[in-house]
Amino acid sequence: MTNTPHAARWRRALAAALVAAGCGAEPAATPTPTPPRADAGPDRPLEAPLPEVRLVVDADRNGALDDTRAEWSQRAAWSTTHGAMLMANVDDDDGDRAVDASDEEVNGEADAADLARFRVAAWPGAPDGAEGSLTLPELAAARVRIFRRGPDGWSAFAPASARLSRDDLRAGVEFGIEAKDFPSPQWDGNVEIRLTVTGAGDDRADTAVMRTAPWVMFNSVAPTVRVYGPQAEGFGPATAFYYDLEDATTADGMPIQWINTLDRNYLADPDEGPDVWMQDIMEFGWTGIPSADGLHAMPVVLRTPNRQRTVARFTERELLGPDFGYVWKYASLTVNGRNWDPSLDSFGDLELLPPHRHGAHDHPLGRIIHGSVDARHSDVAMRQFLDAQSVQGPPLYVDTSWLHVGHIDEVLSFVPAETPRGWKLLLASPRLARSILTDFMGRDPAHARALMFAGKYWYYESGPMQGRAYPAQRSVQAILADAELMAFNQQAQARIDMLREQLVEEVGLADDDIVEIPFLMWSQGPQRAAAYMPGTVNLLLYNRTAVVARPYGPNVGATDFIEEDMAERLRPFGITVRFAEQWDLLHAAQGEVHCGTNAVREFPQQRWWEVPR
Ligand SMILES: [Ca+2]
Ligand SMILES: [Ca+2]
Ligand SMILES: [Ca+2]
Ligand SMILES: [Ca+2]
Repeated sequence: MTNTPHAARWRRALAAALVAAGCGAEPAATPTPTPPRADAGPDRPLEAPLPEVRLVVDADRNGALDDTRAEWSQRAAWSTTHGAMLMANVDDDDGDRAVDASDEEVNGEADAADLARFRVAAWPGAPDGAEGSLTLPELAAARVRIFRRGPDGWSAFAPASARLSRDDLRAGVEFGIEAKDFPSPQWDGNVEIRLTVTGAGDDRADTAVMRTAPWVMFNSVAPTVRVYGPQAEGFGPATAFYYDLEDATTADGMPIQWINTLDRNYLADPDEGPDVWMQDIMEFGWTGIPSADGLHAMPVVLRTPNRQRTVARFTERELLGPDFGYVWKYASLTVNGRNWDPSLDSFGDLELLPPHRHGAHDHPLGRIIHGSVDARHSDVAMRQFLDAQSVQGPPLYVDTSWLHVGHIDEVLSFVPAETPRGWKLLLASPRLARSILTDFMGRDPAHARALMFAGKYWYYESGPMQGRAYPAQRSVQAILADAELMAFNQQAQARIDMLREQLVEEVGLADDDIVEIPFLMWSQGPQRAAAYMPGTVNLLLYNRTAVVARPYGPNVGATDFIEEDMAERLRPFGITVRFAEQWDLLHAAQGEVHCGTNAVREFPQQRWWEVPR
C-alpha cells in the first residue's frame, strides 16, 4: 500500500458517500478538492464554485429550485431530512377519465402542478460541440415520464433519445417529472437522474436522486372532510339508513356524498339488490410532495382488488377527477392461490392504527392493520402494494379467519381522546355484553321478559326458504339461557382476547387505552362468527360524532338500554353517538354502519418524508 493513512481515510469516506448516494458506478479516481475561488477576499465566503455541469433538484424541500451549494450538496442522497421528491400523477386534471400519467402529455395548467421540477443549470460558457443527455436506470425509466419546459409549453422528453444542445446547456433547461405509479415491490420509487455532457473536452456528469411519494392511508381519528353513504331510492331496506345518515351529517354540518348504488353501471344483478357496502369497495389515502406553501397533495382512492364488485367502478367513474387520484391493484386467481378469500379484499378489513410510538417503533403516520393469514388471505398484489408504501408499515397482519365475513372492522375501531396517545381502541366484547345483560336482568324481575330485537327479522340466506323472514326477537332471559349461544360467545371472546394481546404487544396499549364495546356474536357456520346483536363497534366516526347501529336492546320505558350504555361509554371522550337504522340493510347481511360508509380525512401535518423506515 502506498496510500498514507490520511488518503485511505479520504477514500473510504468518498466510497461511503458514493454508496449512500447510490452512485456506485462513479469513476474510482480520487477527485481533487476544488480550490477556493481566486477572488475570495475577507468579505466573501470561502465557498467553492458549483460545478458547471449540474442538476438542480429541490433537495432541501422548500418547493423551490434554489441552486445553492447547500441544495446541490444534498442532491444525491435521500434521508428523512434531505432529498427531492416526485409524485404519482394519478388524478385526472383534464377530465378525460384517464389518470394523467397514462398519456405523454401534460394535461393542462393544473396538471403541471403535479410535476416535480428539476433543472439542468445554465452553463453560459458551454463550448461549441457540447451535448447533454439524461439517463435513468431501467427500473425507474419505465415508471416515470419527463417533460421539458419550452417557450411553447411542455413537451415529452425521452431520455433514451432526446439530447440537449449547446444552446440548451447555455440557457439551462427546466424539466417536470411524474411517476406513473406508486412504489412497488419491484421498484422502491427512487429515481436517479444522471446528466452527462460530452463534446466539451472531458466528459462531465452530475447525478441527483428523487423519490416517489407513497400512497398514505388516512387516519380515522383525524379531522374529517367528507363522508360517503349509499343511496338506493325505492329500495326499502336502504331508506331508513339513508335518512338517519342524512340527519346525522346535517346536524353536524358534515358534507356527505351519496353513491347511487342503483345506477345501472353499478348494479351487478338487479335480482340481488344494490351493493351498499361503501367501506368495502374503496379505501381513501393521499399522496403529496413539498411545495412552496408546504405540501402539494391529493386524496387518492384505492379500489378494492375484488373485480366482482361492480359498484367499485364508482371510484374510477366518479371519484377520479381533478386533484383526486385513483389506484387499483389486483392479482390473478393463480397468483392468489387456493387460500385466497375475496371477502378479505374488502376494505372493512383494511384499517389504520392511528399514530403511535412503542419502544423503538415510531409510527407517526399510523400503522396499517389488515386481517389476513396464510390459511385465509387477501389479494397478494394489494398486500404487496401496501407493503411497498412503507411509511405506515410494516402492516400488522391479524387473524380474522374466525369471522364469517373476515373483516377487522367487525371487532375494532378508534376514537380520538384527550390523552397523550390521542386515541382509544374500541374493541368488541361479548363477555361484557353478557355481563351487562345479566346485570340488567338482576335489576328488576320484569327485565327477564324484556325483548331484544323487538319487531326485527332475520332472513334465510340459502336453501328453499332463501330470502324469507323469521322473527329475531327474543327475551333477554332466553338469550342468556341459550347455552350454545353463550358457549360460542366464549369462543369468540377467546379470539378477541388473542387479538387484544397482539395489539398490546405491538402497539403498547395499556388497559386504559382500550374501551370494550359490548355485543354478542353468533355462529354462521363452523368457527365463523358474526355479530348477533348489532355490532356497535363497527361505526362511522367523523370528528367527534360516531354513527352507530341502532342496537335494538331491551327497553326500559322508552329508553333502549344498549343505546344508553353505548352513549355513556363514548361520552367521556366527548363523542356524540347518533344511532342509525340499518338492521335490514346491513346487520341482517352481516355488516354494520362502518361497512356501509366511508370518509376522506384531512391531510396530516406529519410529513411522510420525515418518517423513518
Ligand atoms: Ca429547494
Ligand atoms: Ca387525464
Ligand atoms: Ca394531474
Ligand atoms: Ca377501511
